[in-house]
Amino acid sequence: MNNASIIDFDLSATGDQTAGEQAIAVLIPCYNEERTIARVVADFRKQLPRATIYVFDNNSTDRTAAIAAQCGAVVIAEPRQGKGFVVQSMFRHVEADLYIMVDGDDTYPAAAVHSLLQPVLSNRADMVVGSRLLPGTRSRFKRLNLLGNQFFLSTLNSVFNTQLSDILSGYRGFSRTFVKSVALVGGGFEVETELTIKALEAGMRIVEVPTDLSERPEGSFSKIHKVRDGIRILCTIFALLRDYKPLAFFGCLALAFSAAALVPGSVVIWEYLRTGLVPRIPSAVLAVGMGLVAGLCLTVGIILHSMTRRICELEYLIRSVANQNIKKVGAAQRRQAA
Ligand SMILES: Nc1nc2c(ncn2[C@@H]2O[C@H](COP(=O)(O)OP(=O)(O)O)[C@@H](O)[C@H]2O)c(=O)[nH]1
Ligand SMILES: [Mg+2]
Repeated sequence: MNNASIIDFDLSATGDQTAGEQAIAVLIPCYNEERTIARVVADFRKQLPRATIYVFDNNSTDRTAAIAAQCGAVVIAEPRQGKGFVVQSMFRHVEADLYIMVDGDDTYPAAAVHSLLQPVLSNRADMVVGSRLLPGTRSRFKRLNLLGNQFFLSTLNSVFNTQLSDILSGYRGFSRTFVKSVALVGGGFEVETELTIKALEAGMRIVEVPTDLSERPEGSFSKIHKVRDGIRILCTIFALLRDYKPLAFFGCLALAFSAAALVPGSVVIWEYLRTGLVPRIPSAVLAVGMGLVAGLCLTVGIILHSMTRRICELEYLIRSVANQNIKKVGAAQRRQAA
């Protein structure tokens, strides 16, 4: 697959004093975006004249792929339907030093791309998120989308102890290290949530910069299914909580079962203390059963917790070896292109 071209990055635009030549790849996932894709490609070409623009097309039934190719984008077909599969494919196959991902629906301002690149260029961030909800932004959200975003945000912020302002933004910048070391598995719109949680868990640095969000033009439609994708995003948050914070996850389950066991259990104990008898056998069995399940949950949580810690240590070692290789490959490619 093509490599991103080497560009002389405009340092004055990013305010960066240290970066030299960097290969930038603009990644655009697309599914039926014929109305807007030409404008998106042209706008990013204007902002980053020598970056390589990739349009990842997912079985579009309209002219998205043809228009993108006419506009000079590298069009790549991804047969597995879903934004998450497309992002996996982008991360696996595109070689560059810096990556920008943006929707093909012309709702994010191309002019903001420099503020997304700057923290990665100055080595302050591994992932930069264009937050549509930071103070001072002018974002046109549909009411339900805003409610959904706030709900997922408060769930994630409380579960993972963070203070992020937008986890569902599709406008992001990434370092090469991030792109080549974060393993994604989700196939659909849960990909943004997965990117954020995996970045946090891998100790990557996330920086949010303000960006506006405009409405899709007339005749262009969002691909998100509010109920189906909302459930998938919520399931992703809980699945990643189970995987990365098992003691909290199974500890909460143990607490819930203990509390439930107390309802029939307290009656049985009270009667036993008063009369010395256990007349309500079913309640006693139910309470003991739920108490056992609570104990089992806690045991599973403790075992998984210590396994996760050991795996984290192992991952750290693997990542530091991989990072050295990623840097070496990047340097070799730059030398080759020069
Ligand atoms: N390749 C690919 N892109 C998709 C798919 N679903 C959505 N997209 C693209 O992902 C981006 C975000 O989707 P969008 O419908 O704008 O979601 P919203 O911004 O949350 O309303 C857009 O550029 C879509 O064309 C898909 O199944 N495959
Ligand atoms: Mg969009």
